[in-house]
Amino acid sequence: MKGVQRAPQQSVKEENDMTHPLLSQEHIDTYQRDGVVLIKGLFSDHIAAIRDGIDRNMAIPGPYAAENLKAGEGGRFFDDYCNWTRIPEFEQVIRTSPASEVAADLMQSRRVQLFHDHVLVKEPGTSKPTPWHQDGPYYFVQGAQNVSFWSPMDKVTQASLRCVAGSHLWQKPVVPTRWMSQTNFFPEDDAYMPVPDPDAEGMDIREWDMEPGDAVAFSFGILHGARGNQTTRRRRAFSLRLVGDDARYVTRPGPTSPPFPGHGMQAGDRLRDDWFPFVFER
Ligand SMILES: O=C(O)CCC(=O)C(=O)O
Repeated sequence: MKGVQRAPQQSVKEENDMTHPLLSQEHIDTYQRDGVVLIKGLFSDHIAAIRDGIDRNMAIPGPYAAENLKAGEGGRFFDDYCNWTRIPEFEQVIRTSPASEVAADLMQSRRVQLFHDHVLVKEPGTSKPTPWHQDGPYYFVQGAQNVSFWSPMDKVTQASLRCVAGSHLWQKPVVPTRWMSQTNFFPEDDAYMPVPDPDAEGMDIREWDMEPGDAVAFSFGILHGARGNQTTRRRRAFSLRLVGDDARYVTRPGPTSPPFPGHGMQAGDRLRDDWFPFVFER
């Protein structure tokens, strides 16, 4: 675990100076206000390792791996998650890249815990968009201090992540759905709002052309999706999910995604740190 010692009577300015060099105060303010911000070059020094990890992951998919296209749909849309314990490249990136320290700054959290890793690959000629969704309602974790870093391992101009600014502050969560069937993930429940159409409703959608290793930092509450990849380039993306000091286990109206069977946690517990290790502490 990385850690920085600081003297007891440091001024606010000195504390602010500990912000990671990849970040400005504007990044932090934007993340706190809008729930989404672009971090240039977050994984720039780790591109080869992440690409190797994605190759290994696709060659030996885990139990949650999914192919997200119906018969006759062109291309390939593969995803898999929770593989860092068996894909050494992912563990190395999680433990040595600046992501965990940058997460602490964005979330304004003293400690950072790993939730999970996620790989999403859209091969050339994949027209299927990633459906609009918020990640939080699928997860068994609640709290305001959380962040996902979505990072392409190929230049992206078309199938970039699209995020609705401010949606992490909406009153009701958006109903989680299954990507293939578009059926609701949990039984109908007043607690959720229907999936909106951000394009039709003129919402404030943030998206960027991105270089390999750039990352979109977005809150678990942010409504997001992606266009299909009808270019001739692959679109390999690595998403890293991290949580902060206020993260607590919460029950949902059904099995969550990821499920982590046998976790044994009770509502209100901190995430068990033998399964969800601390990766940064100030
Ligand atoms: O890569 C995509 O198409 C979607 C990514 C996503 O939903 C995520 O990282 O949470």
